[in-house]
Amino acid sequence: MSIDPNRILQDINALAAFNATPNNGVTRFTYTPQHKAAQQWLVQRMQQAGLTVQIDPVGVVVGRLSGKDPSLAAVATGSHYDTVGHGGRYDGIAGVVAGLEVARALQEEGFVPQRPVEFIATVAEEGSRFGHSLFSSQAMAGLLQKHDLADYRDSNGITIEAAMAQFGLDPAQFAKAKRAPGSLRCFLELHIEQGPVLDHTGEDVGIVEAIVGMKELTVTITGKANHAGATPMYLRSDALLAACRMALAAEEAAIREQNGTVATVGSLQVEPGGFNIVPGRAVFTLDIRSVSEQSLERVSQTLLERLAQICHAESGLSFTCETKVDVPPVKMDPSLRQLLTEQAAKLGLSARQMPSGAGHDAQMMATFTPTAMIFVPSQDGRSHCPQEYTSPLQLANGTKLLYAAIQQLSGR
Ligand code: HGY
Ligand code: MN
Ligand code: MN
Repeated sequence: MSIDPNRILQDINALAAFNATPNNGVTRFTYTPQHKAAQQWLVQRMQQAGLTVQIDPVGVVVGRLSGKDPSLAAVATGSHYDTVGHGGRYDGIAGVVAGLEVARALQEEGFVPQRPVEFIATVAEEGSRFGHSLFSSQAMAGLLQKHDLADYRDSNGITIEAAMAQFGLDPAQFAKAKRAPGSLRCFLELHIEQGPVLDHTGEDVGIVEAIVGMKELTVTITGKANHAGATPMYLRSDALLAACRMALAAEEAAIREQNGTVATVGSLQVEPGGFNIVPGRAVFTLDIRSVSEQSLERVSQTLLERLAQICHAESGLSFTCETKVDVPPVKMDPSLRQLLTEQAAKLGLSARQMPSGAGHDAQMMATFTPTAMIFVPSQDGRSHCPQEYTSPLQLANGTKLLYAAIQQLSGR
């Protein structure tokens, strides 16, 4: 087996160079010049690995190794190549690069699969630019709505639709990104764990049992901007204080679930933002996740009730709450998990069955094809930050498992 940690590292570093913030982590938002450069690099690397390459209507790169019987449903693997702002080099990219390395190893081995194998590099998984996460995998699943392309905007007010057109895509064709039912045999995603478990236990790989459901809300609280010196405390409608109470309520509600449910206020904008002005407006995000659908519902309901309580009539505060993302938890395919577990044992890799606290394209792919995930360790459990790190050997271990699974699933 010719899985080469050095080639993997070279690709990781090459992709990291397509970066809008080279002095502070990696930032590669969707439909940007950095995305375009990375896409061109990916097309070229996939072609060098012997794949025929297409770009789908929303910008997903699909490299295809046709099998002896091209009419059979393809075994697919992939992940995303967009990043969060000031993120790391491995989130998503590890799965894209693992796919490239598997394609090269299959080519070197002269392996001709019975059924086609697809290597997929998705876009806008993070939703960092427009706030719509899992965007292209939702398109592949046929779950994207036309209004999504107009409803979501970046910080400059550019819609997804306009950004797609500027990027050279035709937004009117987005629905054609939907994969035909039965076109895929299965989807495997290799991804960094983004948490501390494997780093702590020392196991080589994780085999994901289920992926959390996610609710992403944007809350706007409107109060009264006022003079910070002359306005008595009891006469204030301070939007920031209300937002802070909500952040504490979110922490409390998540902990109360006692099942790993999490809730995060990740971003907060305060207006007008002067040191001597009582905040008149606060806009913040609420990210709620759980493997339990009941917990997701209970926490979001509790927080909406708390919001209404805080912004009651006499407080002079009002609020709006917009749901940006609402995806249910999803279980990974049991027979694929079994196959990965057996293959890991054969390869002498220690494997841990575990949930995913992060969301992934895999949860959209699972709506139309059997899906499974391979985790590789994250050093100190860090992710979504420049400190994100997984060693070439750890990446190679996961890639060897992916390679073995793809060979078995695509049939000699
Ligand atoms: O937010 C997530 O869990 C993923 O990184 N998009
Ligand atoms: Mn991420
Ligand atoms: Mn990711």
